[in-house]
Amino acid sequence: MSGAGAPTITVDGTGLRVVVVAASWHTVVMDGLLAGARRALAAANVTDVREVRVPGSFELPVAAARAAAAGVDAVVALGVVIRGGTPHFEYVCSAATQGLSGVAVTTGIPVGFGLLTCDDEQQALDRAGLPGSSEDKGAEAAEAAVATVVALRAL
Ligand code: DLZ
Repeated sequence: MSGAGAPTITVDGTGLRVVVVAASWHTVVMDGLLAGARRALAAANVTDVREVRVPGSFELPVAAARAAAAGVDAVVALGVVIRGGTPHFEYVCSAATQGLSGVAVTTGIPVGFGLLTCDDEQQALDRAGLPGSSEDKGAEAAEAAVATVVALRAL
């Protein structure tokens, strides 16, 4: 999937409570995603931010579900999965993606999807919002979560 065509999102999230759930595999890339999410939330005036680390991306949905149940306004989920030599990649990506989508739809709490699913580490670094990266997926996920909270108010 190409990153071309991404919108420029500017929203005011003043007063929102946001939880960032973040996996722990691939620390350099994860540090970039977390920094991007923090930057984007600060730019949107979101000051009530809590961060929860889980072991891997497979654990993101249960953490997102707990955060949503606790009454936050939005969740930002961050993780990095890099393809290996077995079908494990597909199972972890699928479980995390469907789990996070399920949390958002069943709870009505927006979940920003900051899960990188990459063929190799370079693809992940290119999207991590680090110096030299071409994309900043942690920031995009945070912006999307806040923007969706605002969008849903109109319904
Ligand atoms: C097991 C595993 C593997 C092989 N690769 C990754 C990965 O690239 N990224 C990631 O976030 N997690 C990985 N995991 C861990 C699983 O997500 C999960 O934490 C374990 O299977 C334990 O439930």
